[in-house]
Parts: sequence; structure tokens; C-alpha cells
Amino acid sequence: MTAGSGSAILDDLRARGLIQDMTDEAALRTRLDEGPITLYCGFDPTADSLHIGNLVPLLVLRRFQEFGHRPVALAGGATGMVGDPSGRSDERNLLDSDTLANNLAAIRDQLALIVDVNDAGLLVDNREWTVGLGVLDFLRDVGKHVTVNTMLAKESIKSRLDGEHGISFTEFSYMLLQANDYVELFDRHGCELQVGGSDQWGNITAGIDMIRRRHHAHAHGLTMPLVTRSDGAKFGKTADGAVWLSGDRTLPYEFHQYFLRTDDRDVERFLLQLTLLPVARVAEVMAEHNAAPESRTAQGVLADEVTALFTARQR
Ligand code: 485
Repeated sequence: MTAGSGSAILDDLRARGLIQDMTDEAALRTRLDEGPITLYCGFDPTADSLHIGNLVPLLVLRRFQEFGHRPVALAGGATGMVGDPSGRSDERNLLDSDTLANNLAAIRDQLALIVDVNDAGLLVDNREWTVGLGVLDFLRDVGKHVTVNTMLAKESIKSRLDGEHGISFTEFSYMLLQANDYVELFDRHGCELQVGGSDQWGNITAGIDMIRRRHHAHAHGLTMPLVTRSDGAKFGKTADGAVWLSGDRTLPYEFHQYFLRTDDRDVERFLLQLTLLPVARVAEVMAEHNAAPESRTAQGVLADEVTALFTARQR
């Protein structure tokens, strides 16, 4: 399913309401039209499964892949040891290395279900280039390219400075690790675009700045909006906790039911953002649905489509 021009992916993402922010749309469009781009998105192994809150970025990697680009899924074996303060009001507990190794293995399998990690795309772990990085090299080669002033101005840090509990030096440093990942992926794989949820904007732009400083080169960033629900409840949360992709944590039946219960006001957006159905097919489903909303056709299609993405998820 390769589209006519490389930048057609941006039109598809926009039609789905999947673009929150871009660094420079015109520049990214020009670059995408020149040929396939390598892009990446990172996932930290904070649990032994991804949850449906990770679906949007995971599927965005796949959407780029289907438009002929090259997705890199990054599992954060190194960053998982530190903890991203973005979007959080309190300090995280550190995970021990056995838990991390177990989580990492589980998440790698899930990423590989959606992104072609052997042919078109790639699966990497940022431990590869981070474990051997000595503290002096880190301070000289990474830290020297960023001012603390810039770091303090990022939303993820600012909110914690104003907050009750402050922020540890460990979490404060997280953005440098993610910025360094972008530089490494630029060097190793020619990666020129990083995507993520809107909470990742500060980390993504930190990487772009570091690529500019260290390589005098231009890289891009794109963030997706948070999935919201019209009833005000948090998407992906039930009374029992998160809806997980792992069939061990969330039963396949419960997983399917969660999507069947989608509000009529949200179902079209969810079909666009959480499935791989073409935009035109979603319009057909919605026409059928709106002719007889009580039959909840759209919810049925949504639940079946999302569940089918992870039919191998019990592996
Ligand atoms: O080089 C990188 C190293 C780690 C990460 C990204 C790039 C992970 C990132 N810092 C992070 O914490 N991501 C969250 C996670 O792992 O759960 C979520 C984001 C969400 C979306 C999703 O990952 O909160 O917006 O990007 C994929």
C-alpha cells in the first residue's frame, strides 16, 4: 500500500486527527517527498506489557511503514532505568534489573507484532549505546550541548519545579538520554524523524537541537494528541486498572468489551486513530452505523479490528 508521494502520510495522519505538533511541516513534507524516511518512537519498559494508551504511536509507526517509510521501534532498556518525568507530577520508583529485563523482553515481542522489525523496519534497545557510555564522556559529549536554562524551560521540568515534591537529578537528566538516542539513531540509521505522544515534545525537540549542535544537520519531530473520551473518563482505564495488550493481564474478552462500550460520540475518532482501516472505509462504516445507531455497527467493527491487531498477543 505505497502512496503516490512520500508526504501523503501526513495527509492521512491529519485526516485521522493524529497530528498535535510538528517542528516544520513544510520542511518535513519536502523531505518525505524526496524518498523514504527513517523514523523512530521509543517505549520504556515500565511494565511487562504495553497498554492501549501506547496504541496510537505504535500504529503511527505502522502507518509510516505502509506508506513506504522505515520505522524504528526503540525499547528503552536504558531509559527505563531512569524514568521519564514527562507528564508526571511525582518521582517514579526505580525498577530493579530483573524486572526491567523481564519487561523489556515482553515489550519487544509486542512491538514486533505491529512493526515489521526484520525487513522494512527495525527494533533497537537504547542500552546498546548507553551502557558503555562513561559518565565523563556523557558530560563532555552530551551534557555540554545543552544549557540547563533550556532544560528548565521544558514543560516536563517546569511543572515539577513548581510542584510539591521537586525532581531528582536522575529524572532531570532523562531528556539528555533521549536526546542522545536521537543523535545515535541519526548516526547509525539515518533516522530523521521522531514521533511520540504530546508529552514527548520537550524530549523530541531536545534531540533535534542536539543533532543540530553536534552534526549541523536538520531533523524533524511530530507528536500525536492524547486519546480522550467524551464522558471525561481516562482512555484505556477501567475500574480494574489499565487495559493491557497482553492477554495475560487483560483477558481477550475484556479487551474486546472495552471497545464495544465506546460512546457514539467517540467511535468514529477511535476507528480512525486506533485501527488500520482506510479513512474511506471508516466513512462507510459510519454511514452504515448512523443509519441505525442502535445496532452499534461501528463499535462492533472497532472492537474486532483492534482485537485482531493483537490476535497473537497471548504468545
Ligand atoms: O529515545 C527514546 C527513549 C525512550 C522513550 C522515547 C525515546 C520513551 C519516552 N520517554 C516515554 O516515556 N514514553 C512513554 C512510555 O514509554 O510509556 C509513552 C509516552 C506517549 C507515547 C508512548 O510512550 O508517554 O506519549 O509517546 C509511545
